[in-house]
Amino acid sequence: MTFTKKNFKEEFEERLQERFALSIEDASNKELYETLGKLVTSHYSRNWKHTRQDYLEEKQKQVYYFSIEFLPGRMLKSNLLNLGIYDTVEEGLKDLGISLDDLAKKEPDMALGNGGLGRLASCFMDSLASIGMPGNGNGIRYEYGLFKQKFVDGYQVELPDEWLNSRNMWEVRRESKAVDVHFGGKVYLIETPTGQLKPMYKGGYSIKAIPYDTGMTGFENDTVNTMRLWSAEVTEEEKANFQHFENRQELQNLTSVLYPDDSNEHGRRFRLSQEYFFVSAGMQSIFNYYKTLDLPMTEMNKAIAIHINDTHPAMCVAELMRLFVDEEGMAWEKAWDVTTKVMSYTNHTIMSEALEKWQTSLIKEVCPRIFQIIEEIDRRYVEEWQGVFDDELIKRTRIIRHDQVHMAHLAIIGSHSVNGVAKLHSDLLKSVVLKDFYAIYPERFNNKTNGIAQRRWSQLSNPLLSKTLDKYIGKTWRKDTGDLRLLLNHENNDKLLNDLANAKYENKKRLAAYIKEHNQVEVSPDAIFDIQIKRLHAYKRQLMNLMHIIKLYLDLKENPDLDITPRVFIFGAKAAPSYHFAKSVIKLINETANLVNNDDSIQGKLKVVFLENYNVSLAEIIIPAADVSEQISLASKEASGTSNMKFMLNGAITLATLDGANIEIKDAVGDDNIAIFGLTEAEVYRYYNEQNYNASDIYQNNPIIHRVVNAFVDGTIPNCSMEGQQIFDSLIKYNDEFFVLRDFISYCEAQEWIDESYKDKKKWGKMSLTNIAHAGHFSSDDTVRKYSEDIWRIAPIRKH
Ligand code: GFP
Repeated sequence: MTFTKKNFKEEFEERLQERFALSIEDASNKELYETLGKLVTSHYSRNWKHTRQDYLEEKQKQVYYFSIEFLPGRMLKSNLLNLGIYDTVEEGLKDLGISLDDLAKKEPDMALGNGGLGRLASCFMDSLASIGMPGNGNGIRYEYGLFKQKFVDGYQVELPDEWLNSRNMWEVRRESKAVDVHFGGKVYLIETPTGQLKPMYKGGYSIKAIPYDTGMTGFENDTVNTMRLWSAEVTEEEKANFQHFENRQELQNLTSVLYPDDSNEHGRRFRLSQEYFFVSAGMQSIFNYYKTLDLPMTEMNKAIAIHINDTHPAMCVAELMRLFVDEEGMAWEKAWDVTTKVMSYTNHTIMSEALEKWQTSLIKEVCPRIFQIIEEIDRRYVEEWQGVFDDELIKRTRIIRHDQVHMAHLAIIGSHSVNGVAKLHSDLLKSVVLKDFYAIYPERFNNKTNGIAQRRWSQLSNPLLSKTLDKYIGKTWRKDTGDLRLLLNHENNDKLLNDLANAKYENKKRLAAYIKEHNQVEVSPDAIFDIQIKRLHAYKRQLMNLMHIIKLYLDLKENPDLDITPRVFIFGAKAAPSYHFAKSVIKLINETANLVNNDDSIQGKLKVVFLENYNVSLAEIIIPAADVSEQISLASKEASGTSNMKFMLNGAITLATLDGANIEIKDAVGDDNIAIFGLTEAEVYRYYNEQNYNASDIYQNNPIIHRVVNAFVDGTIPNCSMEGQQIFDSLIKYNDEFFVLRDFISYCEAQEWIDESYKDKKKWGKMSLTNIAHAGHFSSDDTVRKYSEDIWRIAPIRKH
């Protein structure tokens, strides 16, 4: 039955009355949002049930994507789009005097992650369902998501994100599927009469893991997969047991907060406990499901694939071994064979700080049996390769080294596939970071370049662009973004170029209004909107962007008539709470913004805006309005990047180093449609090998750099002498770890090219069109299809 506007309106009013006993005029937007949410879930719940039943009946192989982060953002509009009822609902609401946009804003932005890693996991969830693949998410239901960021006097202040205060419309609590996760205590191995070793637990405690399931709707295909997030609950009875545990408070609140910093020591025990919690709960629930299939344990790999997203869920390897060996009495060798066939692992960074290592004593304390199993895996690993490979190589690749457990090693040794997230990154894994493992397991290594859920980043966030595309190339691109290439047939069509420019202009007006409202800064949509949005990290080099702004400002002060295209520099970024360098950069950008925005002598040619509380919903407003996409990490450091793909899809020109997926973007759009600058990865490594990078020399010998760097300490930027000194020292005293000074001049030249190119509207318009036309390369539908074929070996479900 087709769902008409009339059906919608009737159903909506009926539900509002049923739930709140209200009529539309009397209801608040929150009540209207909840009513709409309920209506939407009722539209997919039948398909959700059927999808699950189909998988079960067909014993269809499924993948379980274990990720400590998910960043779905708001789901109302994406569900409406996927269910094919977006327009009907939007128009129906309009008839009732309600704006869909206003209701959508009532949904809390589900922010259970820090950045690109978590957002990728959510793009994958969307794509798995949209291409009809049996794929599930497994993660943690943090009571507080990533902190809410506020700026007070230019400083970042972190406030709790109480997203669960408003009801989460999409989750279903499944108490019947709860499992117990065991922590602590001592484990003894007892020999059974058959000669088998069985663990005996003494002491310790259990935490109840309650799953909350969220339906992941596929795009117009009736598939609804599941994202399962685990919440920790402690019974009163267990609480009594807890009294003698030092860390009992932590354990009771195990799933309360998303640990927002993956780069420092603080709270590591807490994080480790969280990791074991969601690994064990997820693995047990998969095990329970597998048992219902009535297939031999030794064939689990035919029905189950488990993906380890970054190292946080690496204990999946040991936990599956525990279930096989301890619970099912399987022989170690057979269990190991199945485990490695089930598991696969993605590495997301070469930054050593994010390659987790745990003190052996800590793992022993938190999950002693897992530690024993890891020790045994490690022992057998050494035994297997002794005599085959050189002893030193084996030593370097062991899981346990210098009293630390190397989680990446556990994930690699226990998996059949190891992939990086862009070509360059995967090559670096093979040639540098995981070189030793590549020597041992060359067949395991492969590349899967990241992708984005293009429907969210075009149809949902940029309706104006979408309508323009429909008008000229039809609607097939909405299902298959490869069809964006059809735009290339129109690159000389002035009318189309004009329409694209108008859509961009309107999106810039929308962002300008947001900026006015939130930052009280007036910006003109005629200026170039130059944007950098991502986690604040030294290697991502927001600092270089700031230095260029300072240079422009100083140039303008010297010569107020300087002919530059007016520019608005826009930032969005959160700094991990204990990451002092990153917080200082925020303060400096905010103070520079204050200085620049209030200096009339530069005639508004320059504006700087740092938007508070960057998250998925804000990205949806920012990205469609971008002219320039800043992707300026030091070559080799950004594994892939994904905002680069979102910007390109929205017609921004990428200003980039040859790093991560920027290289593949350049290959797709051609050299003329991207601004490339800076050192190559080979040049960066030459500096490392020859150990001859000297920031102080550059500072002393280049007057432009000298002048800009001095601005951090000579009072040019007010109210931040401490932060300015810290940044100055990071560049000069500590030799500029990420070669900002080395790339700076080349970056400024690329910026000048941008300035010139923007003056030629037609040239710019064509570049923008070319970027949109090639964005189909980076669809997460395709990425996930490749994972499905090459790694997980899963196929689309049969239709019910
Ligand atoms: C990390 C990497 C990025 C990569 C994403 C997803 O993201 O280069 O694109 O993972 O693979 F650094 P962030 O957490 O740094 O944003």
